[in-house]
Amino acid sequence: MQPAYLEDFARPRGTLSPRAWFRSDAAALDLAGPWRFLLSPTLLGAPDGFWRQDFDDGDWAVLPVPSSWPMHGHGRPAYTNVNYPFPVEPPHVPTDNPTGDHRLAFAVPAGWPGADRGRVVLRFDGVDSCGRVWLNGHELGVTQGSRLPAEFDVTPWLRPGETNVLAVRVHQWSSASYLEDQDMWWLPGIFREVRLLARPTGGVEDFFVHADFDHTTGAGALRVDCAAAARLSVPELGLVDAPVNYTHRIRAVRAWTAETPQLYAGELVTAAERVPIRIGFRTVAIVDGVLTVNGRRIVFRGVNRHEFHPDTGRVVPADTVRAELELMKRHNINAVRTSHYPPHPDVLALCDELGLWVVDECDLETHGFGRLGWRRNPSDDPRWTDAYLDRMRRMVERDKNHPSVIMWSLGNEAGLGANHGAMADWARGRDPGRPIHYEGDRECRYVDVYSRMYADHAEVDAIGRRAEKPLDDPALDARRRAMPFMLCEYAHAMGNGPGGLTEYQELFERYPRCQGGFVWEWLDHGIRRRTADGREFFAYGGDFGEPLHDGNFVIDGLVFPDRTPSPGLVEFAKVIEPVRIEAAPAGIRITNRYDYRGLDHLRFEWRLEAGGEPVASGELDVPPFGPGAYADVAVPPGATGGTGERWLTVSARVAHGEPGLPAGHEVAWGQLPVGSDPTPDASVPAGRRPTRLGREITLGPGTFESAHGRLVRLGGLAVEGPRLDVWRAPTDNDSRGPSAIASRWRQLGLHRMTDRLVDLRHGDGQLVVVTRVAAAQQEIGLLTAYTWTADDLALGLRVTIEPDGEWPVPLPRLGLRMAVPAELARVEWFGGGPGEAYPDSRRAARIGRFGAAVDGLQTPYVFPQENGNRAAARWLTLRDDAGRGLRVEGRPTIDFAARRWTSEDLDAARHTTDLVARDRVILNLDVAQQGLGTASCGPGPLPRYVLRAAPTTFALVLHPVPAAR
Ligand code: IPT
Repeated sequence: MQPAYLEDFARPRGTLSPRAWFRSDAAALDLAGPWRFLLSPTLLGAPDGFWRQDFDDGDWAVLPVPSSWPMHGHGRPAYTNVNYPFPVEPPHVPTDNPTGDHRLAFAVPAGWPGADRGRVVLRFDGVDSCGRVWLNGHELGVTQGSRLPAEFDVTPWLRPGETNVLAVRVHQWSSASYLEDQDMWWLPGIFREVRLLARPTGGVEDFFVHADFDHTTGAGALRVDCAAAARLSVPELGLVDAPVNYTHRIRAVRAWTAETPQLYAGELVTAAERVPIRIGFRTVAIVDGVLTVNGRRIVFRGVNRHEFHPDTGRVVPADTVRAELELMKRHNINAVRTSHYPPHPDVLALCDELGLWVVDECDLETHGFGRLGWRRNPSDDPRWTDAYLDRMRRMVERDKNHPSVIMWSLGNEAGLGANHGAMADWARGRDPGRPIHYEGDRECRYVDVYSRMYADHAEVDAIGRRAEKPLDDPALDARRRAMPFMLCEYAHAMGNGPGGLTEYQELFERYPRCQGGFVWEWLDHGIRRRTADGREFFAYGGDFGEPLHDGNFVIDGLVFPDRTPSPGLVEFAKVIEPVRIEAAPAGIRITNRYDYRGLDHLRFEWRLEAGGEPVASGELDVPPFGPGAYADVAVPPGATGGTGERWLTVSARVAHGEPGLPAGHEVAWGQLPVGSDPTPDASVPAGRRPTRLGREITLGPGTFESAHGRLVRLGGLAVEGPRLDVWRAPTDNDSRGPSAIASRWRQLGLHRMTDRLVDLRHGDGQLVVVTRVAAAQQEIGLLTAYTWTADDLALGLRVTIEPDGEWPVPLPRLGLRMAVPAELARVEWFGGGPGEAYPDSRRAARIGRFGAAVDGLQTPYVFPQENGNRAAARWLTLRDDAGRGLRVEGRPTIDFAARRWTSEDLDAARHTTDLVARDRVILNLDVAQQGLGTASCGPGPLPRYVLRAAPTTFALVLHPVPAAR
């Protein structure tokens, strides 16, 4: 038997009406710090009377508050995506319900305002999932709604000048857990601030700032609704001691947008309290089926952001939050969906300040019911209506004064029911200034925008043309077809990927209706752990012994758990860059892809490189022009000189620092080939003749064994291979989703291919080795002919591949694998870089000369998988400290990856620390790879990026490199 409040359809008890979040000059006491803590596995096992003031907690643990207690060694984190980790029998909760008793004895200074001057409120900004609260032995009530604030009136019980005792019993599971089934770790605790707030009589209880912008006149309309006898001052707008509840018309204001986050500082003043406020003028409207802000169409270049930290769980330190939002700005991201709950209030204040559009989402998801045919889903059950409304109210009231918030979201993946209608109706009544979003409302009964997740490119294209599949109900269909469209989730950033971003962006640029989207998701929610011998790794689902879990599906972000950017983020930044710089017949085309700004905040630099070496550089004069327009600028006259392959790189950099963007930061770049087109060197070395001596064949600097016909020595270097390689350690996008192509690869044995020597011929200045590459118990194979030639210094290799039989699946990769001594640890190349690139994720790779250690070429995906490919190398060298090693030249280019382990090692590893360096460097030289796609949740690679087995020829040159003198 559970107490009634735990199964009361997620209704809080004893809490005050919700109101706007703000800080003021009224007294406040932050109760963060070390608290006493005791975890009991069941409610019955928890100590009776722990809330009493004189209870002896001397032998309890000490726990910081705010905290997620499993991150501090009490219980364990658990991860599920859709599934509830308890039986689905709403509103009941399991008997084994971890119960965390928290106690804090704290002094309230004498003279602290008490009942004589107003009331005192105890505020919790986040308690997961349900907290029963006592002050000095008096029960105050019960919180529900983990990511929402809860306030209690403590005036009668607080004792200024004395020691007070706050006791909070937090239950991991409550009926509210049915509404909080988001795809994330289950982490109970008091994870946001707990504060005592003096609420002076005559203070500002609540207020609602309405700040509209009239884009036709540039005028602003400012009205602050406030029930208190307050006066409003915004000196910059000429408002001093002005009335509230009155619309002030201001002839000219600067508008707030994500690109120009203009805030006006003001103050609401009563006799008892001063509240600083920040005002951003903007008007959100849907006009002719297009979402506009201040009269202009916007495009979301967005991410879904969860609140998580690898060491502290749901508690994200303030400096981490600022750093990550600035990181978004520096990667051209302009929007955040607060998946799937309202964030810490400071996040929204920062979005106001830095300039990010926000879709603020309610703390509501009942996804697990979907697996049960949505039977008993709370969304359509009147017993839960109060809870749905309560959550919507608490979000809207808390966050209503943030200009960055331009849309309310009813939640995520909760099916659909009348309770959604009630939420939407209430929100529209309270705040007509913001459209309503909910992806689960497929027919758009209750919402204002059509939103989808993971729709493929073809479907988005149809929606863009307003030619999507009709709904059965013609009225609903007509209504939805007239709505703007957004992808609240797309481009699942799990592991290596996402692929296909460019093609989505093209659709957002082609169709006014397609207003961009939000990549799923910003962050890998890995938990930092160490192996027994002290090596750090990030844990995921199942690593804490959870009986039911979803493995590494929680590792699907654009940044790693420590918030270092993954290659996917670098690619996204390039694809969404607000300035496009590209070759045009008349020189350089510069396109302004901002929604509002001109380009005067940028300065343009050019740099000419020949063969990757700098030749000349300068500044580029770009005439001013507005969003959506372009200009063609001549190639600067100084951009001449150099020989060989010459590239002109133009960068757009921030001229003077602005919020989140330091001066000099590169916002966008483009490259164009200049001068005569580079004529690739097609020749391969020739002239030397092969000779056979016993089992070995020598040809120029190469020595081959004759059993397989493989190169074993190159100059003085021991090597293995090269030989045909088609295997890659499957990416998450290869392994998962309905297509799960990796399992078909394994069925065909692509991870265990063998060679049969078909022919080995020498003479005529060449060595020809023919093999058939195939797997056990398979009929199909790849006939591979290696034609070797040489001069005194280098080997030439031409490879011809013929599929033998019908190949039913695309290949993972097509190329060569070889091994070289471990000492060749330094890599340099001229080609695409500096980061990794794959066929459908290579916009961020620029042509240049790059260097890295072999170890530095690895991308440490939390779940190991194929990574590190460098695209289109004209040449590369691998050398030891003395400069000795190997040079490979593409004819004309070759992709490469160099690592201390094999693809098989990568495939077998489950965590980064499973990867152990071998005594070789393994070098992959690829002519092609299968695209990445986003099939882990969404479409696979587009057809043009699918690597079909087909006759293929490519060539390269291998040079031994002697030690530098
Ligand atoms: C979608 C969820 O909304 C999101 O929370 C996350 O789980 C994502 O999937 C996958 O990582 S829902 C899914 C059924 C498309």
